[in-house]
Amino acid sequence: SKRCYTTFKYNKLNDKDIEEFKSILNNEETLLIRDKDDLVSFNSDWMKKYKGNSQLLLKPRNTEQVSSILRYCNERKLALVPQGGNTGLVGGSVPYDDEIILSMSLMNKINDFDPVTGVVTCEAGVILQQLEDYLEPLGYTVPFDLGAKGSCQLGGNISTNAGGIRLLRYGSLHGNVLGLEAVLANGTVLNLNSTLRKDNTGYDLKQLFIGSEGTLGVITKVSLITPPKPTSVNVALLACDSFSSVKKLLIQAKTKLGDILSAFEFMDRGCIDLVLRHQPLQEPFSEKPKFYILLETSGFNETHDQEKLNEFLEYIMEQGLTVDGTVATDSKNQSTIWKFRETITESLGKEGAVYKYDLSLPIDQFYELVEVMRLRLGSKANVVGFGHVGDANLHLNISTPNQKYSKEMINLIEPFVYEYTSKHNGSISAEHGIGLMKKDHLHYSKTSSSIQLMKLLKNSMDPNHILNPNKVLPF
Ligand code: FAD
Ligand code: 2HG
Ligand code: ZN
Repeated sequence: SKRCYTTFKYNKLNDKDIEEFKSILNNEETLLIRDKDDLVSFNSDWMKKYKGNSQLLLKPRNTEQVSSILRYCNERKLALVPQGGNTGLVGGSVPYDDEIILSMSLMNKINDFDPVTGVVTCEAGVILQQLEDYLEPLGYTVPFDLGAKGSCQLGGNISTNAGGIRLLRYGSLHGNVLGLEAVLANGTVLNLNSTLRKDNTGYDLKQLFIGSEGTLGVITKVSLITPPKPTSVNVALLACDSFSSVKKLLIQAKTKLGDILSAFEFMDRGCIDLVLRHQPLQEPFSEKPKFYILLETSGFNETHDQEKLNEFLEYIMEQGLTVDGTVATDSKNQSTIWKFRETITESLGKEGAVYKYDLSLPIDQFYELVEVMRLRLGSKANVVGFGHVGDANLHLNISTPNQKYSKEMINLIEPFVYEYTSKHNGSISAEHGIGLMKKDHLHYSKTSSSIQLMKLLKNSMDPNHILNPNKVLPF
C-alpha cells in the first residue's frame, strides 16, 4: 500500500464505519457512494495525472453532518480528502491512497446578499458560475474569475487561494473573503463568519484556511465582498514583437488606463498555434508576432472608458509598442478574443501529457525561463508560456505527444525549474497551490523555520493528520 509513504497510521474502513456514516447522513443511501465505477471520476484529477483509490465518498448536506463525520474519523483515525469541483491542478483534491472523499457539492445554498455592502454569504459548495449568475441581475459580480468557473466551488477556490484573471483589478482572496466557517479535524465548528470589512481583533484566523488546501479544516461557509458589475467593457488583443515591448505596454496600461484596467493577460506564439490547432478560431493578425496581450477595461462610463482606451492605443502605436491589434466592444467579439486565452489549458490537455508549472517570477525572468526550457528540452517537448503577466505569474506548460507522464521528462524539468525560480526569489506556486505535486519542493519557496511553523500548526490543528494527508507539507 502507498500508505507506508507517510509516517501516520490510519485504519481501514469497516462495515461498522459505513453504518456510522449512514446514520450521520440520516440514512440517505444516496449520500454515500461506494460503487467502484461511480468513484472513478472522484478518484482522478482534472488532468488525469493523479489517481487515488478511495472506496467511499460522502456527501454531507450541512455543517452538522460535516462536523459529525470529522469527529468520527478523528476518533477512528480514518483519513479524508475534502473535494470541491475537483478542478485543482496540483493533485490536492484526490486521495493519495484510500482516503474517504468528502464531497462538498450538496452544500450549495446562497444564503444572503446585502445590496449596500455587496457582501454575499453562501455555503462552500456553491459553484463559481452559480454565484456569478446569482449576482448579475443584482448588479454585482464576483471579484475573481477562472477558466474552471463552471465546475470549481467557492470552498475549493478559497482553499487554494485561487487567483485568476481579475486579481489584477480586485486583489486576492486574502482581502476579498470577509469571513468563513470551518470544521476542524476534531469536529469543532469554528465560526469566523464575519461580514465586516474591518476587524482587527487579534489573529486573523480565517487567513489560515485561505490557501491551506484542506489540510487544516473543511470550509463550510463563506462571506465574500463583491464589487458592482461594470457596465462598460472593452477587450483588445495586442501583438508585440519583443518581451521588452510587453513590459512597456504593462507600464502604459497601468498609468494610462488606471482603475478601468481589468485584465492584462499574456500568451506567446506557441499558445496561439496550440489554440488554433484545437479550437474553431481564426489567425488573429496577418503576421505572426511572438507575443500577445489580452487587455480588458471595465468601468461604468462608456464614453469616458473608450476615450481613455483610444488615447492609450494611439500612444502605444505611436511608440511602436504593439505591431498589430484589434479591439472588441461587443460581447460576441469580446468572447472570441477571450477564447484565445481561456482555452489554452483545455487545448494543452488535448496534446498529450502536460507538465504544468505555475510560477511567480521577477518580470525580467518571466519569459527568459520559457526560452531556457525550450533550449533544455529541444524537440522532446512543446514549451509554451502564458499567464497573468500583470501579476508576474507565469504559466509554464510543457507538453509531450505521449499520453503518459514520464519520470524521465519530470527529471529533465525538476528540480531545474524550481531551482531557477528560487534563485530569482520567485515562488514555485503563484496560484495553483502545492498539493501532492510540490510538497517535497516547498523548501524552494519557504525557509526551514517557516516550514517548521507550518508543521507546528498542522500538528496542533490536526494531530492525527486525518485531513488531506500527504498534501502541502512533507512529513
Ligand atoms: P478542488 O480541486 O476540488 O480542491 C482543491 C483543493 O482544495 C484540494 O486540496 C481540496 O482538498 C481542497 N478543498 C476543496 N474544497 C474544500 C473545502 N470546502 N474545504 C477545505 N478544503 C477544500 N486556479 C487559479 O488560481 N487561477 C486560474 O486562473 C485557474 N484557472 C483554471 C482553469 C482550469 C481550466 C482549471 C481546470 C483549473 C484552473 N485553476 C486556476 C486551478 C484552481 O485551483 C481551481 O480551479 C479551483 O480553485 C479549485 O476549486 P475546486 O472546487 O475545483 O477545488
Ligand atoms: C489559467 O490562468 C489557469 O488559465 C491554468 O491558472 C493555467 O493551465 C495552466 O497552467
Ligand atoms: Zn492562472
